[in-house]
Amino acid sequence: MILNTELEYKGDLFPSSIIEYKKDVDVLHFTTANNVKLQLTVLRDSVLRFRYSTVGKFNKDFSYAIDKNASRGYNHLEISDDEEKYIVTTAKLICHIYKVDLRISILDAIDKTIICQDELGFHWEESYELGGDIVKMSKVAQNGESYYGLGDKPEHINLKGRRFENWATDSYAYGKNTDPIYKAIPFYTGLHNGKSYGIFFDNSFRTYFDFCQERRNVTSFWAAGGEMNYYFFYGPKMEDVVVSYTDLTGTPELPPLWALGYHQCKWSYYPESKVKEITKKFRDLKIPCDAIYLDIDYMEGFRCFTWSKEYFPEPKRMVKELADDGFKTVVIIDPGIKIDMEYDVFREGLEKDYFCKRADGPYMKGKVWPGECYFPDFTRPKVREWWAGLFKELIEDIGVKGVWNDMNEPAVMDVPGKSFPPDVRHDYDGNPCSHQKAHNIYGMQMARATYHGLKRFNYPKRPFVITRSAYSGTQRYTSTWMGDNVATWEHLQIANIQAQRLALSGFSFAGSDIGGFAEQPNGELYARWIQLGVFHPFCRTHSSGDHGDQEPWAFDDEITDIVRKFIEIRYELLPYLYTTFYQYYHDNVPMLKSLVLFDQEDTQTHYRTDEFICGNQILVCPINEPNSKGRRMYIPRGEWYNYWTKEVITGGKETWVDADLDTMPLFVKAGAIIPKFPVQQYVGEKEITQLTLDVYYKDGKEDSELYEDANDGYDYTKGRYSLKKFNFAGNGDKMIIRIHKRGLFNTSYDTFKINIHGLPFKVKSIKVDNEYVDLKEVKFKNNSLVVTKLFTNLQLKAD
Ligand code: MIG
Repeated sequence: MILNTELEYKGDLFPSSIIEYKKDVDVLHFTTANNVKLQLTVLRDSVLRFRYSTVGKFNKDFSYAIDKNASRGYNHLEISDDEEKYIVTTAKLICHIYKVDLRISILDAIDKTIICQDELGFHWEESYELGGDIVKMSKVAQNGESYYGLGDKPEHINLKGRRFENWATDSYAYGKNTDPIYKAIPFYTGLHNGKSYGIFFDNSFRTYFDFCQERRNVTSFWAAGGEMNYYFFYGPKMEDVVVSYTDLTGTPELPPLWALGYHQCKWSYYPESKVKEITKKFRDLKIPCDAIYLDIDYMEGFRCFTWSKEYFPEPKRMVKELADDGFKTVVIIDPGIKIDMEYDVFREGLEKDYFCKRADGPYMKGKVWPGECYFPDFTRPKVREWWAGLFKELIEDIGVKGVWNDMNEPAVMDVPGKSFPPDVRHDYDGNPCSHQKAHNIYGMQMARATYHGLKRFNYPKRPFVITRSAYSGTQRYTSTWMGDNVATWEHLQIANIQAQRLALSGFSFAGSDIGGFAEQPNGELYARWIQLGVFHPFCRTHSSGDHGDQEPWAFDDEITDIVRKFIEIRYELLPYLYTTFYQYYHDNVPMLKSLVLFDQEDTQTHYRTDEFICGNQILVCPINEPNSKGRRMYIPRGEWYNYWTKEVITGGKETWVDADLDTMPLFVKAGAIIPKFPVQQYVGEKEITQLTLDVYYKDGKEDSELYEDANDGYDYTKGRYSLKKFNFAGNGDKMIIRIHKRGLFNTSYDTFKINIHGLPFKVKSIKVDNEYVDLKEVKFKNNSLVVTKLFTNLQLKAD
């Protein structure tokens, strides 16, 4: 162990030696001579929680981040001690707690290698000046260690050598190095020696993380208040680390399938005739689209829950007409409520005392779009309940299908810090505190209240919410976008990094403003951005509207055709994307996988940023530069089919891939079975009478899944879903697909159309469920065939 020497900052205080130890089922209590307490909770064999107190007792345990359904329970727990340390052993890890100074080391239970080790460990600074203790933690950086996560900060996938701050901030036209931005997600994973672990610092104050920037061999994190309270997750697979964190902080319910379609947005489409002109054009040009957005100008003077009589005289009729044409209407709702005694939402909020106040009593007053506003204290259950109720008319009566929460960092105009002053008071669900603690969770609680409103009034259909600000756990309630990006090639790359980083941080349902929010893309940039965007879980074009148009037809016909082609690919892939969402919802698996998460043993992947896997089997790499005919990219290990040419390439190397403007580097994992819909102009336009399965032959095995349900509603929670697991096996002159089925949902189609790519032999015989069938009977032609959806075993042979 390293000693506390000249490294420490003068004002820092440290735990002294342990004088007391107590075990209370799965919670271990340690007390030091200088009255520092450590509460170590064993949540699972691979998940530990560390809480430290410097005043001899703990405050009430409360967190907005933790999902109440998080898994708990371990297979093995054993505690012993020797001269030097306490030793906690679970089935997955060993934790040492040093008696002399409370420092921690965590080891792999099987091979006893060090996974994570305190450097100075827990220490703190008493600060009356700064309004409370600064709690600090430092860890030894292991040899060759890399770091990932922390939400959608734009810089890089690998965080090594960088320093970050978490403080939700409205950051119009942010750049590669802007930090902080809109979200605060204090979770990262470390990877070294082939093993990965994660740390979630569940502290909503302003937090900081340093990954070997200040000191080459040290990683540290600290907060400007609150408790040193962190969770440790052990993999060793990085995917399992992210899965564990996501299990702890939760996943959303399944979205309505239309929410995975293409969305069109702009600031702003108005009046009604303009909205109709846009939606009609989508249908005329046959470009699939499921959602149309109304930005702040639909309101009366930016008053939430009102409509501009001039622009939208009959919202209910309009929303219905849009719905009849397959468009779901999504409207923006901001947190600021205009100070206006004639405005009932304001009056009610005032009468019921729902608005945030300053420390000395006056209301928190701030300027946003409507002018001077007050702001609901969304951290109070009663206020959230009220807020949810405000959606009755919009959702139940008018028929709006989605709500977009903006400005919820919270953003305030023309003030230093662009937000509330630190003294603003919040209820924090009965744990009163200042804005310093509530700031980072304010947007989350607003989105949560909005979600409950939609869920209530849209029932039995599923809600759809999108938020700009977020803290860990926000993904339970809402999707998100990355805020006000810029129409530049660099921002196309940033969007790619951000979506991957969010997925690595438990928040998969995310996408960028396609084409860029600020400034004007040219057609080429827009087309390249659409190519990336159709592989992001949330797919929406949005722009600030103070420049030219940003619809698929705003450039030239060539661009329109390319954009249509890629949106059509997304609509074909809807069953694949939906299955990917199911795996996120049900198994906590991130929907996008950075190459490092896909194959951490291959060190080549540790610094890759552009390539990622969408779902489990589609490798995507956007073109990030103008005038490209293709690009160099890294193909991860294994065999991959070029999506366009069906050529097979063996990965583990960098290679050039052709990609003229109407195509992009796209690969499918060998052995994959990719389900496809026919192209529809919107979800549900066509009844699906046959499902296509694209099979990519492999010498060897590969598993795939297909999840289906009613695409909306809650029947799936009562067993009415269909989950099929496909086991593919090929061996040169034979291929077999086995299906295992679960669930009670009956799909609308009766047959699969199976297209086999790369089959190395000429088919002589086919068996369905162990019976030979005539090749004509299954319409066998060019390695395609039609079989009943009920088959459980399909075999094709060369003899
Ligand atoms: O101060 O509602 O990020 O998507 O179009 C700007 C207008 C407020 C910022 C959002 C953007 C939205 C815009 N909003």
